[in-house]
Amino acid sequence: MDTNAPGSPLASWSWNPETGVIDLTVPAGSGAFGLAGQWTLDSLRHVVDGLSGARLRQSFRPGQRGDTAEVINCALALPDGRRVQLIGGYLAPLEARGIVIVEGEPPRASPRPALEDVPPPPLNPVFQPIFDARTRRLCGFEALARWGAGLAVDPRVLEEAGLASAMLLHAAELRAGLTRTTGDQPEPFVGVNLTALDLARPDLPEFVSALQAAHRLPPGALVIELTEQAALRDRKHAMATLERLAEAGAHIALDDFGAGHSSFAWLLEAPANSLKLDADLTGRAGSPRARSVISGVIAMARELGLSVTAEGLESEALADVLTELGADRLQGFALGRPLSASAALALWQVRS
Ligand code: G
Ligand code: MN
Repeated sequence: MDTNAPGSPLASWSWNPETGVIDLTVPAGSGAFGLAGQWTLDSLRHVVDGLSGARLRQSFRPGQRGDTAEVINCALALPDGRRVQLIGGYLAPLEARGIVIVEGEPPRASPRPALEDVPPPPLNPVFQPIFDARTRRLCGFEALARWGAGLAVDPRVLEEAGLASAMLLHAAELRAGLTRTTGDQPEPFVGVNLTALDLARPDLPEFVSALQAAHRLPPGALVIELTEQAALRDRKHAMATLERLAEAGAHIALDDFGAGHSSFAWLLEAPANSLKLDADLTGRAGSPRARSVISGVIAMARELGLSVTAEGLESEALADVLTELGADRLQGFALGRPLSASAALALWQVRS
């Protein structure tokens, strides 16, 4: 049974390196309820199996200079043999948080392999292709988080886990592999979804800057995708962070535009380069009213100098309608499913 299946309450952890206490919030019925509560690492070591105290401490040590870019990924084994994984990262030098994933049924009699022999399910980002609407050439990707066994991670979970830095690292790496043989095409890009907590990290713009420099990426190679929801908690600070991200060379895309949280104020204030029309909106482009709304939004985007990506396109017919209405870029299952990094690079070779 997978306790992190959609609908089940999420188990989480938070770690304070100053007090040396890890707080595990584990919902009843999640299969690891016995772990709920506050633990020192030493006490936790006694209730999990097959793990040395040193390794547990190693996983939670603050990085060099309290480096918040570091991902914490600590695999534990319960006495009944199931694996528990604590994944997350430092949000600040004195605060690390993340989620708890409980995996597997208790084994019957078979001896289980040593923990060290079992690779943890890694964060497996996938990359969904985005095409130029007119030429239908591949022009970029959106990076999406997936856990090992193909389990999709809701962006809200990512927010809690603070894993944006890992996604940015993967995105920059993929982008570095997207080279062109001819110089007449626009620079390719890779988009990453960031959340409110990510925006609150003071070192985010420096992190993006360092990635750009390390891979020698041109401006716009990394696109930060944000919903208005992500900026709502502290609007002023979020806008200042967006400005710094733009200075660092990232482009900003207003994500899920036209659904839920996306106001005209958002359009007015955010220093954005593009907007992404939400699937809710594009999916209704069969109706004349929806087409009027879409062409209105696209006209507004034009006035503001924003390019427009139509998202969630599940049919060729919709892709054609959105092209007709003036969308610059197209994304959706009808054009391309999310791909592994190697498949994304292979597609780039034939479609760019
Ligand atoms: O909110 P955001 O735009 O980041 O959402 C991207 C999500 O939408 C991803 O989880 C991706 O797998 C999903 N997605 C992408 N294209 C389609 C599509 O054509 N149809 C549906 N239903 N989901 C899609
Ligand atoms: Mn997105």
